[in-house]
Amino acid sequence: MTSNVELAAWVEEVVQLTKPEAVHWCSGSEEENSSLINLMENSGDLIKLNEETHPNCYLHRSDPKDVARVEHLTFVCTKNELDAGPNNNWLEPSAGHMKIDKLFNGCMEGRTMYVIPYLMGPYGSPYARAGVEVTDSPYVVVNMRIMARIGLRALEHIEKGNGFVKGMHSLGDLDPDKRLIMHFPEELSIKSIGSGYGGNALLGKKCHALRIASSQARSEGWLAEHMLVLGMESPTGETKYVAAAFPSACGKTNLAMLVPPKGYEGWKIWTVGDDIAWMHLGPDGQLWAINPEAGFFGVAPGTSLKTNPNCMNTLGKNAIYTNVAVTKDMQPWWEGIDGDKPDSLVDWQARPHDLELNGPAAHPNSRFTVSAEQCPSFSPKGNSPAGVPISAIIFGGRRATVSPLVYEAFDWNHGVFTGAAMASETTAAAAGATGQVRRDPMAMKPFCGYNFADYWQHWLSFSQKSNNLPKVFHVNWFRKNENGEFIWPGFGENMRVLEWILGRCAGHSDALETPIGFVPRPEAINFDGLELTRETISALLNIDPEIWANELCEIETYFETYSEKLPESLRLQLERVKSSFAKESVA
Ligand code: TSX
Ligand code: MN
Repeated sequence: MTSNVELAAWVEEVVQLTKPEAVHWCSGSEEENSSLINLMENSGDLIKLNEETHPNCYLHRSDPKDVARVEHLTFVCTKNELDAGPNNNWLEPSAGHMKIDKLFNGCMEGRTMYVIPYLMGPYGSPYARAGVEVTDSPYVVVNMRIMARIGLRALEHIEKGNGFVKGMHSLGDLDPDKRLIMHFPEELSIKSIGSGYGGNALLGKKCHALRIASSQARSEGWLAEHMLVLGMESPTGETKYVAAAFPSACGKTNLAMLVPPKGYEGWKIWTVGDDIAWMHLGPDGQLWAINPEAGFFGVAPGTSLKTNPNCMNTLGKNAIYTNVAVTKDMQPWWEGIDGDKPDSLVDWQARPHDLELNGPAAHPNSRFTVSAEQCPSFSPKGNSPAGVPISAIIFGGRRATVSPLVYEAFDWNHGVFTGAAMASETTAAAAGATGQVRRDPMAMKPFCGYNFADYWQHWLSFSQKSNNLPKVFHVNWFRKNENGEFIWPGFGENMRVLEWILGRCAGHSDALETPIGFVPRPEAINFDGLELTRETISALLNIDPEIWANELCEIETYFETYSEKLPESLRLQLERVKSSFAKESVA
């Protein structure tokens, strides 16, 4: 099946442990895909949607108790506990293997085991990395085929001796009490059992491209980040690229596919990726980014022709929908989609929709899986082996107060502080109380495969390696007034903020120096046609010293949880911001 001895031996080992009835090596071919879809249509795992309106689209309904990532069941297993850090659940590797192998023992009896060689990153890219996922879920195979480059070409890459990440996955019996997602960064392996949900089961994505890759990136001198990448083409035809990190439910996919608003004729946004960026220093000292993924696994609710037309136009064909509702003529439906709510909806659990009795028709975390190539704004450089050069890194969160619409960090190290101090309000989309502020450094809280203190130190180390790094910014689309209303229109209008950011990179947008960074002067951002009052503009850009005093205290408390491992430079950055506010209040 393969000439790679290590791969053959590992697959045999997994067969011995899990005892499948059959083993199928995936080629990634069209025929293989059709036969898996056929199999799942017969088993009820996939339901064909309206061929007229949504050609080659399918609905999957997951187990109702298996609809999201499970951070409390996700572990990083390193020899030394301090290497995993307070930001991860930890088990010693042999204890981890013992615990999870008990669950894997015989778990594939009577099932087919699929072996999926996959490549993260464009074919021919020096930055692309391979993995092999074994799974007993055909749903995982058809999703992986969209999200990564799977099959023969990936296997070839491995057989050339490039190394690969070993990923073992089984649905088990979907019992939440027997669900575990374990990472062994020192062995470049992943073991996941008891969940068929995307982030837990499509191992190339969060498990490999973020948790394992972030750890590899640290030892090899690059960055694996939870970032979208977009290109911004000006009317002169020049394109500049930015990478942006936002926590879940802050609209990364929407920003990546932005359509420029009225007044920006001749401008164009190109989508490189919507979730993960791998960034390497080029010989020119710039950071060059690739999107390791080949598709989008996006949240459906809230997506519409109004909020994200490019996404809606990507989704019309060859898509897999998970846990959305369906109309009576078998079209996918979710809360926030265009048009009125149709009669006789069937909800995500196949019940007649009844909001009072059963909640929303589509699960709030319902998803689409679709190839990036279908996106009308997919960048011509989206498959470029060299990637794209990043001019700006943007951090952002959902904050009703505190953070202004946009500001620029003073320099790289201050930018790292800004990313490390990131926080966002929890939304109804996740379990737990809403509106609570949670620290989510670089939007990597659930995804950093090692100690955050070491991660920040790794970020800081780049200032020694290059003097041509991107400028760093922070944005907040979610500021509210006293009445709890959003004061920034967001969506396409965010183009105005991107324009200011690229202007800063080119050295011509005007800004005011404040304790937290460079904030635009009101005239420096194009607010034409938005009908914002002068008060609103000033509220958008305002920095309240009292609110910030409290914020800095909270940042300090959070940093203290990393005790002596916290990089000295971050402590100094915090002190500098504090003393700068103190000086200002005297002046
Ligand atoms: O994605 C969002 N973006 C980024 C768009 C490129 N969302 C959705 C967040 C959940 C995924 C936003 N929501 C954004 C935003 O910029 N802003 C808001 C808040 C908001 C919501 C509704 C309105 C305005 C702002 N409606 C009107 O102004 C009519
Ligand atoms: Mn994500």
